[in-house]
Amino acid sequence: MAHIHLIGVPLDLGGGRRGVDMGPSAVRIAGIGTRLTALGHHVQDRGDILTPTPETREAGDPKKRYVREIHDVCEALYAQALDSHAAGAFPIVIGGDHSLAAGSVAASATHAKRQGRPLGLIWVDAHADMNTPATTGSGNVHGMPLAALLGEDPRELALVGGYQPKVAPGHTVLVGIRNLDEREKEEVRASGVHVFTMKDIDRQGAASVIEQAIEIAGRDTAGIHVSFDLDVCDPAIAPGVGTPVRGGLNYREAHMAMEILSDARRIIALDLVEVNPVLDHQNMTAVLAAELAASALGQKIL
Ligand code: Z70
Ligand code: MN
Ligand code: MN
Ligand code: MN
Repeated sequence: MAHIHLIGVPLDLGGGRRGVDMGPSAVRIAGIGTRLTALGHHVQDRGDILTPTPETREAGDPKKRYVREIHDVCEALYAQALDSHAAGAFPIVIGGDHSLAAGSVAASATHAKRQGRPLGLIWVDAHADMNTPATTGSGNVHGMPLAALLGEDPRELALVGGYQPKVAPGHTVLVGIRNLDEREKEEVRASGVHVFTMKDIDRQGAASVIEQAIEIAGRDTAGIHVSFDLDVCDPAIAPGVGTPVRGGLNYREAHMAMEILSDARRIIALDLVEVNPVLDHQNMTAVLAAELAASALGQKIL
């Protein structure tokens, strides 16, 4: 059984649509802690990372809005998540917008580096989050964290933890992708990351795709960080996300992905991001996030 640390990050500076700052509260209310405790895990809620609200700040550069504030939050999250790893705990980071991954994945990368091996990363998302300030159309930094983790701009986020890059493209796998900006497509193709789009999932099946992802991210690495954006799920089961995109994972595909990840015993950290209670129905997206955490941490059907 694992020691699990829950870390809330009510960050609402990286996206265009307000409301994801309520995500950590909604996922706690959905019972993430009790669901994990019921599996026999020791769960400690470390509370929330302090995050400024956009109304109190200036957005700054329109090509990377609020990047200074996001940097500061990511550094604080980096320190907290690295503490969890160093204590032998498994951090589950509850967002908040996806730009927080520049901090959470950095902590996992440092933990892996201390063991003398690189980190594997599985990015489960409708989007690639590989824009840079040069390619972005929106200026929203939650469309950029994977670029930063690979060592691209925005450099404020690339340098969280004091070094870059955090992950190599050969150990990075995107799963569930179905909505890329035109210039972002060029970035993704040029980067060398492994991509399994929704078309690949349709043709090969979700089980095969997630098994391949584990093989790629797990090969010669210290472990796998799973960064899970709830918008990878179909809006029918996850309406409460900032950017719903049709044609996503269905309920069983999402759970099976987590169950197969759990069975592989290689995951060292999990992000659950972009839950937006303002757009949700009866907290169902937060409940799904809590359920998926349980599947990722060993809940079995039988
Ligand atoms: C778009 C952008 C994005 C999440 C939307 C969207 C990015 N590519 N990421 N929702 N989680 O604005 O860069
Ligand atoms: Mn995302
Ligand atoms: Mn997304
Ligand atoms: Mn810094």
